[in-house]
Formats: sequence, C-alpha cells, structure tokens
Amino acid sequence: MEMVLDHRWERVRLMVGLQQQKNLSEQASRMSTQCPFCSVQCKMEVIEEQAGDRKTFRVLPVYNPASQGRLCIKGVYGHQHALHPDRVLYPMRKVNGEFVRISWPDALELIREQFTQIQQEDGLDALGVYGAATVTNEVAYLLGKFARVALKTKYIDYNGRYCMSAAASAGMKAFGMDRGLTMELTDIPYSQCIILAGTNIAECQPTLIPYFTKAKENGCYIIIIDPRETGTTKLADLHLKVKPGMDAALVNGLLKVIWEEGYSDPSFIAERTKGFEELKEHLSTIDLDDIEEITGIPVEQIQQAARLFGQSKTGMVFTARGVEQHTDGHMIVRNFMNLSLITGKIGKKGSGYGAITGQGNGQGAREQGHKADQLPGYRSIEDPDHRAYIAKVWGVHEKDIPGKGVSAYEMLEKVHQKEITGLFVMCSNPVVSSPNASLVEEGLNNLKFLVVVDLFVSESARMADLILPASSYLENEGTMTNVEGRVTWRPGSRECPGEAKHDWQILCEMARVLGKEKHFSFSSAGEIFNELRVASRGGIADYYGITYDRIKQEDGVYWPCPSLDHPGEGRLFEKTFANPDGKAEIIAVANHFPKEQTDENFPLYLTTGRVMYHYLTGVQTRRSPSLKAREKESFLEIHPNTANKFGIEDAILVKVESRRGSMVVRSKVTESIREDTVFLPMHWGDLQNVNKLTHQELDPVCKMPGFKVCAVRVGPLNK
Ligand SMILES: Nc1nc2c(c(=O)[nH]1)N[C@H]1C(S)=C(S)[C@@H](COP(=O)(O)OP(=O)(O)OC[C@H]3O[C@@H](n4cnc5c(=O)[nH]c(N)nc54)[C@H](O)[C@@H]3O)O[C@H]1N2
Ligand SMILES: Nc1nc2c(c(=O)[nH]1)N[C@H]1C(S)=C(S)[C@@H](COP(=O)(O)OP(=O)(O)OC[C@H]3O[C@@H](n4cnc5c(=O)[nH]c(N)nc54)[C@H](O)[C@@H]3O)O[C@H]1N2
Ligand code: SF4
Ligand SMILES: [Mo]
Repeated sequence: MEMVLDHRWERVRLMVGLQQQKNLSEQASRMSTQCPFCSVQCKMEVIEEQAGDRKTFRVLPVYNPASQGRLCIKGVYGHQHALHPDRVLYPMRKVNGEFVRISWPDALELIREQFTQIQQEDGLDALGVYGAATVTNEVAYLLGKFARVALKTKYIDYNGRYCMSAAASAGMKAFGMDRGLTMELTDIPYSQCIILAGTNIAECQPTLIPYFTKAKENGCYIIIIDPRETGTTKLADLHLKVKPGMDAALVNGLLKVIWEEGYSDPSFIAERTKGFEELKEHLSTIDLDDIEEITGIPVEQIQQAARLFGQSKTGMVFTARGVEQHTDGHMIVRNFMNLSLITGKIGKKGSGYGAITGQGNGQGAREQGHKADQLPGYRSIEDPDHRAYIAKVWGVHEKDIPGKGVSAYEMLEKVHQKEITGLFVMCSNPVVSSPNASLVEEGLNNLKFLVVVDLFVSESARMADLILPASSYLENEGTMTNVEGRVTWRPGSRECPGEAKHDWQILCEMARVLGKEKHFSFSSAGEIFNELRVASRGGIADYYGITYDRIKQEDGVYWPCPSLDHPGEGRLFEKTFANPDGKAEIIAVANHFPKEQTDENFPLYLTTGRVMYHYLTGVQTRRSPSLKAREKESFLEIHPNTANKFGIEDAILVKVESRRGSMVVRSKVTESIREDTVFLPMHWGDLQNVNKLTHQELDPVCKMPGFKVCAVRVGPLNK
C-alpha cells in the first residue's frame, strides 16, 4: 500500500506497541481510561510505575471499536496535563485581586449567599450557567437540571454552540435527527467516493484516518474542500481550494451538474424526500461561471467533482467546523446534505452523511438538555408534552420549569449588558473561545459574581471570584457519546488530587446548599445515568436501553436504543428518516457570502482552526511538555505572494488587526494557503487570542458564530 499520509499517529502506535512488550514492574498501577480530547474517544491504559524515587508514566493503547487500538500523539501525552503541578487542588476565592485557599463548606456558603442575593436583587434569570461538551453525559444532564430546578433560571447554554450547532440544527431539519454520523465508521472503506469539506481529520481525529486510507485502497476517490493544504488534503485525489465561506455556492455548482447531467436518484428523491421541486427551480438560476468567480474553483473542477460523486454507486459526505462555523452555517450544511439526498447516497452500506463531532462528548452533551432550548432526550423546552414528561421525571411542576433561554454568545452579551449579573462556568474558557473576545472579557469584568469550575487557572478562571477544583479524565467516571453516536463508558481510575471533586458532585453539593437536595441526592455517576435513561426515554436521543453493564459488555452501544433488548442503531435511515412524515427535507440554498467582507483597509480573509498538537484554548495541552515542545507558539499561515506584498518575511513577528482588535504572532510563509486568506490557530490566549479579531455576527437559525471568516490586515510588528 502506498502511504499517502505523513502518518505521525502510526509512529506513535509503533512506539507504544513496543513499550507494551516491556515487562511491568510489580508496583505498576494501571489506569484504564479514554482520551480526554477528541470525539474518537480512544481507549488506553495509563501506567504509573515507581522507579526509585521517581514516578514514570506511560500509555498503552487499548482496542475499542472506533479507534481499533490506535492512539494519536495527544492521547499518548494527555496524562501530562492531568498530573501537572498547576492543577487547582482547593476552592480558591479572590480577595483583593489574589486567590486564597478556602474550605469547601466556605465555598458553598459563598455560592449560596451570592446566588441568593443576585436572584433577590436582579431576578431569577440574572444567573447564567455556561457548560461544555467535554463533560460526561451525566454532568451535561445534571447541569440542565441544576439550572432549571436548583437555580430556576432560563439562561443555560454551552460551548457546543460554537462547535456543532450548525450541523445539529441542519440534521434535525433535513433528517429529523441530529446524530453526527448517520453510518458506522466501518462503512467508510466501502465508499467509492468521499467528499471531505472543512474537516481536517488527520490533525483533529487522527486515529480515524485508516478508515479513509482503507477506502482508498479499495479504489475510493477522495474530494477535499478546504482553503488550505493540511494533513488531510494529502489524501485528496481532487482538492478544491475554495474561498473561505463560499461552500454553499460551490455546492450549488455541484448540485447543478449532478442534476443536469442525470446523476441524481429520481426514485430516492420521490420516495424518501420532499422539497426537490424548489431546489430544481433554484438550480436553473445557478450559473457555473458565476460560481467559479465567487468560489475561486474552476468550472472544470466543479464538473469533475460532481461527476465523480454522481457516478459512484456509493458515496459519503463529511463536514466539520470549516463549513459550519459561518454566519450561514446552517444553510451551508443543508446544501451538503442536499448532495447526499438527491443522489440517494444515505442509509445504505458505503453511503451516508457525517458531521464529524469535535469534543470528547460533542455528541452526547448536545442531547441531555443543557442547551438553551432543550430538555433531556433532545426534547424541546417549548413543547408542553415534553415539559410535562420531564417535570414528572424531575418531580417538579411543569410550570416551574423555565422557558427557552439564549445561545452561548447571546448569554455573554447579556452579561455585558448587565442583565445577567452572576455566571457559573463549568469546563470552558469563554474569554478565549468566544468570538469578539474583548467584549466577552469586558462583560465578565462587570459580573457581581463569577464561579469557574476547572482543572487549571485558565484565562477565564483568572477572572473568577471563586474557582472550584474539578476532577480530570483520569479520575472522573461517566459516559461519553463518540463521533459515531456510540455511548462509551470511562471508568474513574485515580483518586482526585487535593480536594478536587467531580463535576457532578459539585453540582449536587451546590443544589444541597440551595435547598434542592431532594432533586440531587445522587451518590454516583451511575445513579445519574439511570435517571438520564428514563428522562431520555421516548425522546429522539433515546438512551433508555443503554446501561453501564451493557456498555461494558458490548464495548459501547449506539443510540437510539429504546429498550434493554434493542441492539442500538449503527446505520440510520435505511428505510425511513426521523421527520414525522418519514421523509428527508431538501431545501434551496442561496449562494451565501460571509457577513464580513474584505475592503481596502482589511484586505485579507482570516480563517481560524486547529493544529495537531494542541487542543482548543490550549489550557490543557500548553501544560503538556511533550505537546508544547512540538508547537511552542501560535503562527500566521500566509502565502509567499501575500507576504511579499505586505513586507512580511518568514518567521518574523507580525501584527494582525481586524475591526475589533489585534494580536501579535510569528509568520509562517507557505504556499499551502490561498493568496487571499491567512490562517491562525485558536490554541493560545492573551496577546495571541485569535478571538480578539473575530466578529460577533451569528447564524440566524442556530446562532453559530462566524469563526471561519473575518477581514484582517497584516504587517510586520516592527515597521
Ligand atoms: N488537534 C486537535 N484536534 C481537535 C481539536 C483541537 O483543538 N486540536 N478540537 C476538537 C474539536 S472541539 C473540534 S470542533 C474538531 C474540529 O475539527 P475540524 O473542523 O476538522 O477543525 P478546524 O481546524 O477548525 O477546521 C477544519 C478545516 O476547515 C478549513 N476551513 C476554514 N474555513 C473554511 C471554509 O470556509 N470552507 C471550507 N470548506 N473549509 C474551511 C480549515 O482550513 C481547516 O483545515 O476537532 C477536534 N479535534
Ligand atoms: N476562532 C475560533 N474560536 C473557536 C473555534 C474555532 O475554530 N475558531 N472553535 C470553537 C469550538 S469548536 C469549541 S468546541 C470551543 C471550545 O472552547 P472552550 O470550551 O473554551 O475550550 P477548552 O479549551 O476545552 O476549555 C475547557 C476548559 O475546561 C477545563 N476542563 C477540562 N476538563 C474538565 C473537566 O472534566 N471538568 C471541568 N470542570 N473542567 C475541565 C480545561 O482546563 C479548560 O480550561 O471553542 C470555539 N472557539
Ligand atoms: S485526540 Fe482523539 S484521536 Fe487522538 S488519542 Fe485522543 S481521542 Fe484518539
Ligand atoms: Mo468543537
């Protein structure tokens, strides 16, 4: 087999495989766990050995159905942050600008006093809850319940709003169900043509790459849509280097060729879908030369891609944040879904649609009711029947469950406007990860009381009045739903350091001091999961048939799984879609242009994203010596012609400015990026916080920020 990739993960596997053969000393303690980072949720053992007076740690991969025994470099070094001396070990209160250690009872009393006072002065909705999709299903479930039952506030949302909300809302509308992958990973090698749009799997879910190389060995043709060359584009047979934000238009071109040249599937369209007539009419107004002009992709390449996908018997479309994090992300994703629908390439072996999830529990945390408009089981907080069902599970009156709140960024705007005056943040770093970060920082400064629950004093925790110490993946038991929609179980295999507590314990204790103990009397994650199962029963994301025992015995169980004897559904939509009439919804999508355009003052597009060695805002990976050494600082990817035009040499410090702010970063001059575009990774804070540049416009449907396009200018720092 010809290796088309720089298989960094392969070398890592080799390395850990060799380690595996070494004998373990008798004192070795083996911690069974899952990686704290991406959605593949690779399984591993972290082995702690005493060598004289030194402790050593090494990591062995363990087979699970998604990772198939692979680990990437982040997984291999994940324990370095979890065991780092910077871990927050005690509750810490800010006194005269300095953090001082306080006891748990004092911390809880402070929360009771401040939350009560804020709600008395400013109303119940003056408290906001900000969660994350890195927490377990149990914690996501409990956070939603905590906001509605213990705090009685309508304001709860989470960082997944910045992550997958466009794919989630598009899946719900088009298919009637939002499960990232509509197929199993093991279906990928059977696909004859794969489109990867705005997804950098080689750096973001590296252990999935072998599924794609296997498909290539089987003759699959891979088309990649990305403004940059990445680890993933090395897989491409055809790379469409699209102008950022112009994917909807590009897909209109593909759809037009597929329809006009007869590659659509008329019987699938007639029997399984609705809305095609509207799309057909829309396609008749699309002009391929226009599409070439606005997307930067030549007509011949559009035709080539459309013909290859159209003519293949099987085919898959995968998207990720590159096409979702736009001010029209919902509609862009809908257009990619149109591609699967008009060609009938979904619901059968070798075909399907995949919106690749990001965080470890990116899928599960968006189902358990910790979104502004949602109740557990993917239920709607506005549906009277759904409310009544959950009220019964929670033992409260339906009318006491608050209504719909607002999205993550809108909540932070309310903080800025002093409508929300107390904020509880669990497992997120919003001053680095939110768009228009300066406004967010200003807002957090205005708060009467900010509590941050974290492993470290992150950039956001630094601003808190109270920091609570959380447990890490090595310590905290619970379930995570992986990229495939498979529910996995991660044991807690280490004692919490210092006085750190599990997120669920912290929520239960806070509920107790707030007088809501009877609704939160859980003594283990497993007990919470059992309530979650019942709460999800009958909902779209039905976990009722999944138990800890089953997950352990079966190595994970797919949802939906409505009963104990149900096997769980790997491949979805084989016979019917989940919309009430069983049909998928096709929709006409306009040629979207990004909200912020370039001009004389800000002549370049900025797009943002990830690198292999760091994770999200970098709070964890910047504390891992082995990862940090591989990518020490942020960088600006810029094309040589563009660099030349703006007087920028390679590896010098440059200033990048947008209409909202500026940052300083080192240049990386490379032909791998379009001339009209520069790229910055998102993993650094403060002076290198890329979100000082990004804008606050949100998608009207799903409220996703437009992280992937804004207008900037660049120049040498010392001019
Ligand atoms: N190493 C690493 N892995 C991660 C993470 C991490 O931080 N680091 N984070 C995890 C999380 S939470 C997530 S959400 C996922 C994200 O996974 P991805 O979405 O794959 O990652 P990104 O780098 O944000 O964006 C993917 C690609 O989109 C391209 N892109 C930018 N603008 C456009 C555009 O307008 N159109 C198109 N077609 N492409 C565009 C970028 O060049 C980039 O290569 O990764 C997960 N895995
Ligand atoms: N410009 C730009 N901005 C982006 C993106 C982009 O592509 N471009 N991507 C967006 C995406 S996809 C995402 S997902 C967001 C992520 O944005 P954030 O949610 O801010 O990301 P993290 O860095 O994962 O922050 C998690 C914090 O929780 C802590 N933590 C880790 N594990 C635990 C735990 O078990 N319990 C508790 N209590 N704390 C824990 C970590 O130490 C860290 O401080 O960023 C978004 N922002
Ligand atoms: S970062 Fe993702 S691919 Fe890498 S080891 Fe962790 S879960 Fe696996
Ligand atoms: Mo994400």
